[in-house]
Amino acid sequence: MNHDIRIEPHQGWTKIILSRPEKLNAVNTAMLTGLVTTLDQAESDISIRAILLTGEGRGFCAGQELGPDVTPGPDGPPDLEHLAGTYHHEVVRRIRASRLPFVAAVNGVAAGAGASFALACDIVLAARSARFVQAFVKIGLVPDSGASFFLTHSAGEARARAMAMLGDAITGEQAEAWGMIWKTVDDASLIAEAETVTAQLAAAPAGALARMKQMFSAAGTNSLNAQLDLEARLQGESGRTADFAEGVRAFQEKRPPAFNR
Ligand code: LHQ
Repeated sequence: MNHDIRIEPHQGWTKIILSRPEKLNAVNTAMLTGLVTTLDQAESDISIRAILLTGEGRGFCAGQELGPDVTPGPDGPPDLEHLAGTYHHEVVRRIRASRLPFVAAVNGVAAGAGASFALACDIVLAARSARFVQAFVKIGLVPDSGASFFLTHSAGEARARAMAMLGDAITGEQAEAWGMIWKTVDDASLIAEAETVTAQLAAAPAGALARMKQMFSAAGTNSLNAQLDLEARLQGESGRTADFAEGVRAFQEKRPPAFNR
């Protein structure tokens, strides 16, 4: 178990807490390995139906730790292609390929890859005091962990380019106004609101949510015709589930549905 990743189990969902508050939860290879293991365990545990990702202390995640992993060694500069591809990008791939809905509660600064980890999640809530920083340019790097993809699709290319090239901090409210996140909430109510959203997802039809993830991942690159075909196929799958039968029955009987539990 990696001590920099805390896990808080709840009924039907799990909270994963990045926990190196003295470094604003900056990640290193050991922590990223622990995070990937934690995500894999959650994925294969059928009692888990949603994930809430947040940070300990005043930061969400300050991206790659500017420490030993990125310090030049006797053989020359660090291999950042390997570092990003093997560690950071595996986190993003897992979040996006997961059957599970992910909620991010951005409790403070989300910088570099830390911002990308939040933006990879399905529903992002941010504290009013949170900031999103494309910190890469400040140290001579380029966006990674999906930042150029997520920002282009959510905020639009003009804002994505400026955020990346200037590295200015974006407030939670600005991120909400630009469509980068779902919403900004008061600092004091962030965790409670994020927990409510996660519990709502845990009670939702899990298969339908997994199919929605598939659908929205494809929507960024598909043509309308290809997307219509995908929607028809996934609706066909949805129509054959017990959750659909239960949803219709519950509607007719004027009671809340009990999905797949
Ligand atoms: C940190 C860090 C940090 C270590 C704050 N490391 N200690 C890169 C390379 C290769 C492959 C794959 O991916 C990537 C992706 C990336 O993520 S590159 C971007 C890496 N991250 C950054 O460049 C961000 C660096 N941090 C900052 O710019 C600031 O700390 C931010 C804007 C995040 C927050 O500023 P403040 O609120 O003013 O806090 P602070 O700077 O005072 O930080 C608090 C402490 O946390 C401080 O330590 P200290 O001992 O002085 O209290 C910082 O040194 C430490 N810390 N980020 N990434």
